[in-house]
Amino acid sequence: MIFDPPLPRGGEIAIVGLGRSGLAATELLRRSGAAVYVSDGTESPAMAAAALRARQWGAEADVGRHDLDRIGRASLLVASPGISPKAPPIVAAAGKHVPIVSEVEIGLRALKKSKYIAVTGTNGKSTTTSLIAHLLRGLGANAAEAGNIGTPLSSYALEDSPPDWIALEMSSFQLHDTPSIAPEVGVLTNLSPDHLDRYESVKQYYADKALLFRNASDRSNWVINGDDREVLKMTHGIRGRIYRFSLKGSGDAHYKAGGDGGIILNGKTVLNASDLPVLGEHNIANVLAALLAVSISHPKFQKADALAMLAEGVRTFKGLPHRLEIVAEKNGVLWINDSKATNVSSTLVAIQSMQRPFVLLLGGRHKGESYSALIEPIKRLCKKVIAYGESAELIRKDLRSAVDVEMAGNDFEGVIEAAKKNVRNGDAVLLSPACSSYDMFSNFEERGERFRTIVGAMSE
Ligand code: UMA
Ligand code: ADP
Repeated sequence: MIFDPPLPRGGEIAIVGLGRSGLAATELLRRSGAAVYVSDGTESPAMAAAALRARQWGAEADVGRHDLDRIGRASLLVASPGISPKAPPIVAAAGKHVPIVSEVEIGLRALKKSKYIAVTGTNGKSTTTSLIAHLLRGLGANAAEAGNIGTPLSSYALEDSPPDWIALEMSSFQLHDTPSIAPEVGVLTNLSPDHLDRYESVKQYYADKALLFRNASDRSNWVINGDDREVLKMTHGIRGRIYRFSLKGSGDAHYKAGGDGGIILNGKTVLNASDLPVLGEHNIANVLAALLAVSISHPKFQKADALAMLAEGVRTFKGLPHRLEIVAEKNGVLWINDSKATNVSSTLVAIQSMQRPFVLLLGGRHKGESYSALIEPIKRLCKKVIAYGESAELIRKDLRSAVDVEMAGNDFEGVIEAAKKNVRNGDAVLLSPACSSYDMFSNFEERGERFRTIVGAMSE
């Protein structure tokens, strides 16, 4: 396997974390013949199984501990995105000047023939990434989605015929350690405070987001949110061509209100907003971003027949689970799963897109942001907040002046039961937690699936 830029010769590569990223990097690096030491600080049956696989590929693996001396002697360290730069194995490597890269960096160096469109931003990344891949496939391209959306990029480098195109979702954590990033098109969806449990300030978080542009050149193409002041500030003066999408103004892709609402791309109406299969204004922004990114990624995608295929691609997009997903209607009550709303700004757009009175389920692990940005929008249609999990008390403190807040503890069935008691025909229950799930679940998917299961089993 050829890596470009090449990996350090000799020595051992240390991989920290045995989750999806660590495992994929281990397999790829072992296939290339590198000596690998992989470790994960957590001891669990899942980690033991992951370590077993790593050993089968010929890596040395530790679970429940990191050998910090060994990590300090490595020629390269591959850090999983969920591990803070302040964690002991990362500090040990940095202290010995071991170069630190992400799993995405390893994947990019191995996947030299695949073109990629990189997507970052605070919210809307996965929806936009998934729609970009769907649109590319609709245009006949061999395309896949990878990165923060779930499938590690390195796993595509292991395939006999890797995709020609990859829609690559990049989190700020991944951007921190991906020095080679240089996409065909880079997309910045929006910026608002997030991950303040990991970053000391919003400025630091934005600084990692800005690393999308670290290799900007005159040949670069960028798609940015023309309505977002922080995005405009960050991209001011960067090299390359900038394309804007806008819900308000007249960007290269924009929304024209009135009638059925027009989705306009380069001056042409592609389709009407009433034809969109996804809910909410924020999803119009995601559609505009994806259409624009795909259309500029290759000259042939700008031809008239491509425009019709792009419109068809948007119409047939299914949306992703756990994002304003209607899971059931029972006794006239809509139950909506927005488990992926793990920060305050994403919950805000969910609240704004509600069309009927609703009970809001808020809670989980606090990420450092105040909930007070929800005070005004909540007054419109929200009947009650059920606050649960570790952040319940903080939520109550921030929102009690605006809405009735009921405290519901840590039992998720109890949380849903409390919601059920407070709704009637014509109402909705919205799970849009504004927090991470890690206090009660392994991830947001498990939280959303539990919601779906409990609601599904509820009597009519
Ligand atoms: N760990 C240690 N030592 C430490 C600290 C942690 O060994 O000191 C271990 C943990 O026990 C864990 C591993 O390190 O096993 C960290 O793994 P990880 O959290 O990076 O998980 P992966 O399974 O590799 O998943 C990651 C992304 N996770 C995070 O960024 C937290 C996934 O994004 C991504 O889909 C996947 O790589 C493939 O690219 C998820 C996510 O929540 C969806 N992302 C955040 C978000 O969207 O808000 C950024
Ligand atoms: P990300 O991958 O950035 O977390 P997703 O597409 O998974 O974004 O959407 C997560 C949540 O963020 C959704 O459930 C919705 O509440 C909100 N959201 C989606 N798109 C946007 C957007 N363009 N602007 C603001 N919030 C959004």
